[in-house]
Amino acid sequence: MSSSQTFLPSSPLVGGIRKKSKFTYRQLHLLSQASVSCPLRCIALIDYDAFYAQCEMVRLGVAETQPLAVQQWQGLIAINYPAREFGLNRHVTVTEAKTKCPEIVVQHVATWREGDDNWAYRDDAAKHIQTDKVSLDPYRLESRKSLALVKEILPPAPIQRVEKASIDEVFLDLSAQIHQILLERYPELRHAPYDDPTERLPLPPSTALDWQADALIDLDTAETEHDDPDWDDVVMNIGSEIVRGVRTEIREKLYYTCSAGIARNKMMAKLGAGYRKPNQQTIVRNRAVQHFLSGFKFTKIRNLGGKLGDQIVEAFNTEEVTELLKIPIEQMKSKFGDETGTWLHSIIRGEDNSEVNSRTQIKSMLSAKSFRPSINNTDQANKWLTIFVADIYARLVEEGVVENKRRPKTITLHHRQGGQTKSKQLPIPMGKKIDQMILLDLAKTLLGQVIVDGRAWPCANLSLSVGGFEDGVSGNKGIDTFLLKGDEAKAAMDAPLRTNATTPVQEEQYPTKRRRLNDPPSITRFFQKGESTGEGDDQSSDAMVDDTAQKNDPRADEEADISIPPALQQSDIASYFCKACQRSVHETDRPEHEDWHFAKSLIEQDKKVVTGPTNSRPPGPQSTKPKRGEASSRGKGSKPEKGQSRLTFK
Ligand code: TTP
Ligand code: CA
Ligand code: CA
Repeated sequence: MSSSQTFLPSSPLVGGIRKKSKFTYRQLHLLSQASVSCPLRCIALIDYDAFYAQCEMVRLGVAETQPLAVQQWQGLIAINYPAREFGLNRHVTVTEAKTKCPEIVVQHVATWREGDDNWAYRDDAAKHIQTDKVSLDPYRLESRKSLALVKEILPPAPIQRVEKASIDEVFLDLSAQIHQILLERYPELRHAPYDDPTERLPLPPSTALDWQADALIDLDTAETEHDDPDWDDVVMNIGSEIVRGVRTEIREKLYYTCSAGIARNKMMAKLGAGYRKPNQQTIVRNRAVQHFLSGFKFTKIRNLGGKLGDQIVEAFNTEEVTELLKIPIEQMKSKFGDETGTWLHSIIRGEDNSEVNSRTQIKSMLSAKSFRPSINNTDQANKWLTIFVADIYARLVEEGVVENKRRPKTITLHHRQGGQTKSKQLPIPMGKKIDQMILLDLAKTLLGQVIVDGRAWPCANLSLSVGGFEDGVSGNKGIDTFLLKGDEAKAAMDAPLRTNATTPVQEEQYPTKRRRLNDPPSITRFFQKGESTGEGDDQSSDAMVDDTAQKNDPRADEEADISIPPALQQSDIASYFCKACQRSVHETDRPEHEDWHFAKSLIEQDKKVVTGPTNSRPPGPQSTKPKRGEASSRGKGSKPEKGQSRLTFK
């Protein structure tokens, strides 16, 4: 226990005057509520080291020192740390990797295969880009397992606040738990003298805090280690103990190593987590924030990796945090508007009031495949629809559809032929448990509509999405009670089938190129925010940004949390310039890259169809309880027996 020092009966005397803490009893109380305005709050981000690679190492039972990489088609999407010692990274090809490190184990990701009824690890997957579709289910399952473990380790809600931030990242708001520990260890903090909450706390014991092996960021220049610690230091110290405990259990129970950042907010916790890897944790004490941030380019800061970051670089001609600190707030406001300017001014000073939100909401889910060569008949298309349904259903299960916690209202099929995309949509019958058969029937009906319209074949891309998520029947009323509502429910349930789907809710036809697309996120930015999928021309994605988040998140209007833009990893060998995202892309990757834009456009379109036009605003300071839906919730994993398709192909 690192904070086992005894609490001094009285605060240290300085020049005969009792020195008090900077913090008040009221602020200490705010800690118990995990208030975003509490200056003592403590947030951690846990990020798994080389996540997919570790999943494969554990699954395959290879030695910890064995270099291993995860392959997708011809590229590598995860490289473990032993392999990184050979200079390998995501930019090298499989052949290069094997040359540089002959003993490397290269494992291809699992795939769905046209005509097969389940995903599987296949030795020949890399050669089957045309007939296979990547499945991330194995990693989702592991992700879900580890999230469940983290939740089990920490005290229950409302003390517990855990937000899944991506497939391999989780934010913890440790404030309330730390508050409890503080009061246990330092009972003197329980009551304010004269019950006056504005009274300042006594100082903590002046003995140096034991930070164990954690990477402790050096203090700001104006501070010294000889200065007495204040309660924020003690809070970080306890936070660090908790995180170390969580990491140890993950290691012991699931065999994964992870790294963590511990700081006063999400933005700095995230920066801290990536600071030293693997298997380390980094603490950014409040007194070290300036020093810590000055070492970064601001484009590394969460939310500043993308378009906004580029605009700032252009406006102020620098990427350095230290340079930006010299720019007056007025100038920032005049360049970017009041809200964004103020937000920017704060964020580079390490201020971030976004809360750790346990209730991340998915808005839509999409499963897609581009066909090269195109497919030519209903049989082929139906096989893919079966795969899409299985893929989406697995994620619906994770989202609590079986228990009717949440359910989507609509299902949409997008069909592309040449430059033309058609979308057909149907409501998902209410009052009936959603299962794979229902979804597949609806999907086939939608395909039927496309075929009736003519010009269905050859088809270059098909995708299926569900959207318009709603909370299911609340309280104890399960689906059965709901069904008891009788005729009404039955009518609702049958309605779309009776109309035989001849009048789709929405039908839109547009040339793909006509859409004005937002820039795809840069790799860093994308993975700062969403989960990595590593998928190329076959997408599975969940759009999860809720409306509130869109208002608060500078990138919400430009990110649909879909797969990584293909080939951006190789932009250094590029020869094709993508106007949509203003980046170079290797010519051979062009089709995939265009597909990425296409998939993104579908999600945008879904947003319009299901929820109306996106209400996007410039980013603002996140001071008023933002409900950030920034984290992807896909990848929660599911029980294989539920999450994987068992449908037979017709
Ligand atoms: P990251 O957390 O970015 O990386 P990592 O876990 O592999 O390595 P690190 O130790 O540096 O954190 O991504 C998590 C997983 O997402 C990664 O294991 C594979 C997948 N991914 C892709 O598929 N493509 C990508 O470009 C990136 C960045 C990640
Ligand atoms: Ca990681
Ligand atoms: Ca990560």
